[in-house]
Amino acid sequence: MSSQVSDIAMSVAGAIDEDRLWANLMAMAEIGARSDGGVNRQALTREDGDARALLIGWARERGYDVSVDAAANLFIQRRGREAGQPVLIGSHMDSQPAGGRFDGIYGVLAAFETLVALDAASLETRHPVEVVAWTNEEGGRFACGCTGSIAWSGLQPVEDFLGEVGADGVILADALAETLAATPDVPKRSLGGGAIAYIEPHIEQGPVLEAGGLQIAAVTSIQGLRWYRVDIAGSAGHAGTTPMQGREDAFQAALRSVQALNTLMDDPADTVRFTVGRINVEPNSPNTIPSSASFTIDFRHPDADVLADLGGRVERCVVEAAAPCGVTVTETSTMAPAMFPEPVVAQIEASAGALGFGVTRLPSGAFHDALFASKACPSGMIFIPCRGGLSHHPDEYATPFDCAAGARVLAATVAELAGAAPR
Ligand code: HGY
Ligand code: MN
Ligand code: MN
Repeated sequence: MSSQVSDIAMSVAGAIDEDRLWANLMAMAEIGARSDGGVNRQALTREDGDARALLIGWARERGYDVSVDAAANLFIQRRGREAGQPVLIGSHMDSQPAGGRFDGIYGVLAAFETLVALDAASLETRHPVEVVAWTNEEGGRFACGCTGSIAWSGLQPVEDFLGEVGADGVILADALAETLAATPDVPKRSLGGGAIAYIEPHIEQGPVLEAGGLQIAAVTSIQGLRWYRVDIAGSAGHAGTTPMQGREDAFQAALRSVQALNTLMDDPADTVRFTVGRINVEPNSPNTIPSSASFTIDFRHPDADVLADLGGRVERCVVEAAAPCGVTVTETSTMAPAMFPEPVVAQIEASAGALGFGVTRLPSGAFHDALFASKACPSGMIFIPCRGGLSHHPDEYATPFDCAAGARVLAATVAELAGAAPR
């Protein structure tokens, strides 16, 4: 990778059509649209399937090759002069339950717009250029986030995830089978296969670019993460007749546990990220002492040693705080921090600079499929600003100009990596 930006690369960037990209984004936002302006398009749901069908339709209209693997990762390929490993670009289509119109889907559609821009610029590429829409990046419905990219990169077999029970009680294997059965005419392909490089455009999901008046970040790294589920067993009883002394109230035990974890995770430097996003109480009746409670832990940090140290103390902290209630702590996801290779970061930075965009380098606080794709090929990410840094929220927003800017940087970078040349 040379970090050059040729005239051909500039011509592909120039062929990105801001209105066409915005129209596709808004069309996708109709699928799973919420009344508050956000989207609910969770992994392997009917809405996810509808979005896949829409994208497949667009791809076929333009003569691209569509395929799907056993993890339901969806691929759209624009052929190159040569067959073989593609330059892979994309992100995820699934959303949070109360998600925004840009998280994930922006990267998929900016990648699709890059294929169309290559057509519009009448260019061919030496290597194939392939769009990917990864399965279950969010982990909101099925707790194993980045299922598709983990399986594609070979880190874990897709079979490891099939038994996962979704927040709605549906087994992942069943939802996956249903999604695959909905597109019987899409050719199946084997998992993996690698790529020359993987580039993922995404909204920043933070405030830095907007605050700095910048359009682009070349992402340098992604922090690590440890997810847990805590299950607490207490004893039910009558709320009015049971003395407070001696109760085994599972919710009170959960409360003590979270307070103890707050102390453990307290970080004056505000680098630790600790979130309890989901809590369930049974039997969930106002006048019955809770017999069981469960909650999730999302713990993140850029330093692997801190993840190991603090993460290693979670179970004991919870068991001690919840006593005398019984506790089971299950680690449901572990993501080691990742650095993106300098040549990829530099190429993205050079593309943005050549196009006259304000550009900086940033680490990512959010995880992305690029974290796992980077285990299988040189990877990088392109961030664009989002209003107020807001994400995982119905008000998530990026401007048409910034969406197109990220796509232009992607197109120029792809032109360099894939060897674009006039037909
Ligand atoms: O949670 C995350 O970091 C990602 O946005 N799913
Ligand atoms: Mn995302
Ligand atoms: Mn997300």
